[in-house]
Amino acid sequence: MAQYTRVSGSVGLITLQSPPVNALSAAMRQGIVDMMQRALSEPEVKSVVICGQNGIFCGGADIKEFGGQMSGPPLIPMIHAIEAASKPVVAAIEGIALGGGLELALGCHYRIAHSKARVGLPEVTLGLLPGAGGSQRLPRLIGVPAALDLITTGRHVTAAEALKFGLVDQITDHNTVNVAVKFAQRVADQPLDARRISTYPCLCPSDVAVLFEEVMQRVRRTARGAIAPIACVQAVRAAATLPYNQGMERERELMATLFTSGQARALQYFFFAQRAVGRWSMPSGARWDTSKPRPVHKAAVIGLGTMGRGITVALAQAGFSVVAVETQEKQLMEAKQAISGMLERGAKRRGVAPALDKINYGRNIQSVADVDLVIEAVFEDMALKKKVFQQLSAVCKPSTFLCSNTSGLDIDQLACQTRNPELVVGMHFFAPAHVMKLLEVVYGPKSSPLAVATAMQLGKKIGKVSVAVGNCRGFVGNRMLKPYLEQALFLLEEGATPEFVDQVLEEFGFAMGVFRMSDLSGLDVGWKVRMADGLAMPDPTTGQPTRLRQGRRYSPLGDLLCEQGRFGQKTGRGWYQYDKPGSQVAKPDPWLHSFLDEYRARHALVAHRIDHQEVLERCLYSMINEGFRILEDGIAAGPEDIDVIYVFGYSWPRHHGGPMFYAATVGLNKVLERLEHYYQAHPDVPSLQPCHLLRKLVASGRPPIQKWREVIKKVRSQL
Ligand code: 3H9
Repeated sequence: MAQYTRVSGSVGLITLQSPPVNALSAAMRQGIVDMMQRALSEPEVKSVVICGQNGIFCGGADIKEFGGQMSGPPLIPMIHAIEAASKPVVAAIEGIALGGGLELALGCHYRIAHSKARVGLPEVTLGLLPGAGGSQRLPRLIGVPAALDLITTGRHVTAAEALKFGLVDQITDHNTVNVAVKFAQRVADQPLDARRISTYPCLCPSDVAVLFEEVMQRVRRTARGAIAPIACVQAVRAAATLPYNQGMERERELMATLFTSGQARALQYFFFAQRAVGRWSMPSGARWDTSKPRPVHKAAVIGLGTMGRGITVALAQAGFSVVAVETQEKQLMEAKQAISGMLERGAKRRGVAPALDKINYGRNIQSVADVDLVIEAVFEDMALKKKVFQQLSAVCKPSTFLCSNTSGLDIDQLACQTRNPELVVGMHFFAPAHVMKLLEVVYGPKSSPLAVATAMQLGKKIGKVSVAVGNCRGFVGNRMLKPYLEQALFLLEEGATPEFVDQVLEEFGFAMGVFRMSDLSGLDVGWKVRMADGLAMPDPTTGQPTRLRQGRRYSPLGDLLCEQGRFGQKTGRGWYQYDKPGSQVAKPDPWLHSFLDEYRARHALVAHRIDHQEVLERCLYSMINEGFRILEDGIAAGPEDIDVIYVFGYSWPRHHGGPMFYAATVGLNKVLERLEHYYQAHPDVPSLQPCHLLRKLVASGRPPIQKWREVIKKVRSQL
């Protein structure tokens, strides 16, 4: 775990050896303690260098150990012992020094970093704080404002930025370990008193109280209910106001609260879930590790509306040559201007040249003849998409992958329009496509593992978290959204207001409640889909908007608003009112409240008092129930896929882990019991009927979420 060698005669070199990231497991901590003792006891050794093997210093505490019984030497005394050592200790930082890894480096007397290294204290993203002295040492080293920024955001900083902060003493482009060894030889006789960060005073700006107040307010606003960012501010405040030992005591207390919190468990689950989705599999047995992607050099985007523009920017920014096609001259001109602006703004933010020359624009679909992969992003209209796929199949070389950026249409129908249906997959981006992290890669019954692997790899290259999902209406994300939206409308019919429903969902942690979100995305989008499905029509016998469709309850409220031209923010009216079209400040609308009263009266609906619990349970549990159906149907391979889709695509609060993890936290028996209760009250709402897999999981003793796949396998084999 930690290897010891003596180099250059007088330097004890301790190398952390625990792939993949040299995490500080119990065995690693024991190794460091032992090797430090050895280095300090050898009289020939005058100084020590700590480095990590394979160009990685250390990724911090071993997150896998968090759930279990802690063993081995604790981190804090280990770091104190390094700091207290009588011989200079130099950290040679290559690759990364994150979390406990950086805390270890802060315990060393000097830090030398490679110019490409990144350092940070990302504990907040795991529901924790830097609990091995990081919250107390960092502000003492780099000052309170910079430490607050790093610790509350968890962001990684480059070596250059770290040098500017004074976080590292030197950066190098050469072999970091060699440079550190030479440095260690030079400082071997230097006194160490001024190098122990825990002894430094915490220098504060004069208005430190105001600073903490402002940061606390900002953090509370953006945390959406997460407790770790708040504890991080409290810990840094302790560094600024208390002597080191008392600050450490406060850090310990805050860490103890966070460590056992449900939020930390959720965030740590989510850390591994994000990585698990890369290990995709298909019901056919095809898998990520047996399916090789084909390289893509040149891609094309067809249709330069909002989505097509974002996709073009994402591809160009990642270095792909892009042919961007828009058949309408006016649209093409507007798109060119918009895309250039997006690229220029993005390049300015990242301090690089804009990738304008990566894009060739065209009005003719023939211009995509030689590309390796096409992403079709025309209107969400099956007939139009089919036509485009027929043309693409005729124009493109036979090996070209044809992908559709549809948000829910049948991929198989598109594949059937082409000569090579095995090369067709869905690539469902989320708006704005150059910003949002999520990509649903949708495989149809004919999609080959090669096509899935290629789309997944492309997604990774353009910085997306890609999740492979099966083909069904709405795929995973939008399929689960349907019962959620439906319940929100039913709650309005039964007496709630949009403001109340949104407030409950926002208090839960969503960035936006369901109605504010609908106003932002535009009510007309769903209306068009419902019209195409023959849903948004009045009952032919009464001429009234119908509340029952195919034996199921249906709420025409959204359709009625659209008929009034209330499309949301863009028209200045929707579920809320806005000062002017395009404004983002939603205000409750008295018109809407009277409209709801009249609607209820017309349909003889008696408003009842709806409380927080009912809003949350009906909106979330109906969505979760659909999630279980999706697992049962094999559309998602595991609960992690659903959770990652919901956090990255639908602003599900990460500290609740995702809908499926949340269900496990609430207790599957409770979710089942509440769904049964609501289904009994609303037997015409099938989405409230608990699904078979949920019942099966409860009957099998509510196994932990990591074991659900075994039950899913059994249920699916019985189908
Ligand atoms: C902490 O330090 C608390 C202390 O303050 C106080 C304690 C008292 N542990 O992401 P990748 C695995 S909290 C265990 O795919 P990349 C990861 O699961 C910790 N495993 O690669 C994956 O495994 P697999 C603070 C870890 O190159 C493999 O390594 N530290 C850990 O894209 C490769 O990971 C952090 O928050 C870990 N600490 O990114 C850093 N880290 O192959 C968390 C990684 O089986 N880590 N693994 O799926 C990261 O941010 C990224 O993994 C990193 C590499 C940037 C390091």
